[in-house]
Amino acid sequence: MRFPEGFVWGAATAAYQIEGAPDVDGRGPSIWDTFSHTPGRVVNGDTGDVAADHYRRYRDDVALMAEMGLPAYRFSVSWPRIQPGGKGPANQAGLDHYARLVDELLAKNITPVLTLYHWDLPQELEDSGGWGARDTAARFAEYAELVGARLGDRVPSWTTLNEPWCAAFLGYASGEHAPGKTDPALSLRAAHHLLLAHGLGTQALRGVLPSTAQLSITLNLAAVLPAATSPGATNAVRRIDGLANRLFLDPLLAGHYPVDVRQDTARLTDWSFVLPEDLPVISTPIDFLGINYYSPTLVDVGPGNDGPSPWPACENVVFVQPPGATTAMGWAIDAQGLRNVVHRVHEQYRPIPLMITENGAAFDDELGVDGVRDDERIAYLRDHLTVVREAISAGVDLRGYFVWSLLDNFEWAFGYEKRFGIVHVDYRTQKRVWKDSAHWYRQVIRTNGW
Ligand code: IFM
Repeated sequence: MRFPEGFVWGAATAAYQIEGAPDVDGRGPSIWDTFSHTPGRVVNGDTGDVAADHYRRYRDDVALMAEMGLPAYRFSVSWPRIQPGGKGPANQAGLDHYARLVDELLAKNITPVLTLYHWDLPQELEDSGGWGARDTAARFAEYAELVGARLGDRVPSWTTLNEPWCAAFLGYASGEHAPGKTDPALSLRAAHHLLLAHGLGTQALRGVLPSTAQLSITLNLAAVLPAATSPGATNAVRRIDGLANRLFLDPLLAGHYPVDVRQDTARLTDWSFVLPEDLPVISTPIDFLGINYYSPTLVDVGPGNDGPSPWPACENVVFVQPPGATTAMGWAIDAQGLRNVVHRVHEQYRPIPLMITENGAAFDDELGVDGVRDDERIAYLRDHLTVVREAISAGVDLRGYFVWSLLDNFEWAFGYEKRFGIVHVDYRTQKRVWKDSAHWYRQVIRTNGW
């Protein structure tokens, strides 16, 4: 298995999941500080206060990346480090930190791939309405401009948002993520304002970045499949596909919202938060689309539960556990879902280069005297990379792949219980130990395949 010359190999992380140091260098509180410190929100009461202590240990972590031969590193900037309250002038100490990180990466020939928003909204902005407020999109554009102006000469690839579906629907509909709201109508507003933030942010970045800069957004696209051959199951697929995929892909790549999703959710909202001028902004051209993929989604018609759900107006949809092996998250392992997702975007939307910005798996790793035997993770990565290679052969313009994650980290509502890293982190000592998958990945990078 050999990948094309120039295929980008990388690993990904996110600020709140690894950095720790919540009150260092003038950082303000984010919604994830508030949420994780609220009893009952995160397994074991875990918080990101220390995490993998990467804010302090970034030099060692970059050295580890270099040892692994990583050509690219995808990380996120913590908005409340740059604007502690989400608005106003930049906090220079926060910008300095990311400038040092970027310099360290470049010194080791590792290309920085920077995400501006991986869910850590400054708490003050949430207090003024969060993503439910249109103004938050304008604030995001200002923040993007500040970071772009400072790091644009050194960072070639930029991503506005990571997984706006999660930010909108886990954050404002099911309440599983910060800020923990359970208001389906508000979640649809939030989705729109996140997309608007992406569009305004892209325009702001274009104004300050060199013309060679590559701009993108990352979506967690779902491979939605019917659990039965019935009209009800077909309709369930349409509804979930609408909210998971088309609600984002259509405005971004085709300049309109899906009519059926607007109709399905009409009893919750009249969508008057969408102004006529918004869609041209949201569909501002980007240079590549980031796709995060983990597991397929199987649905059928049936009595869903009445509790908070991340799927507005989908009470008659049930989620069915696909047969076969799962990861420690309980997520079915099926690389064919990745094939489904990349081909769908390639075939149904305007031609756009794609990048797999996250793919990986949590398993119940055990640290032994000689490291971590994680054959299941290696098999997972190999199967998904095989699909990537086959998609490229079939003509899909797929430019790179980032493993999630470089390090074990704070897995949101699951705290430190779930380990996605290819490098093990002992949270008591902060010692990093390469899992077998890290050794394997180094070899894959070296030989551009296996
Ligand atoms: O850890 C997350 C990441 O922050 C966003 N994508 C999915 C990962 C695994 O759940």
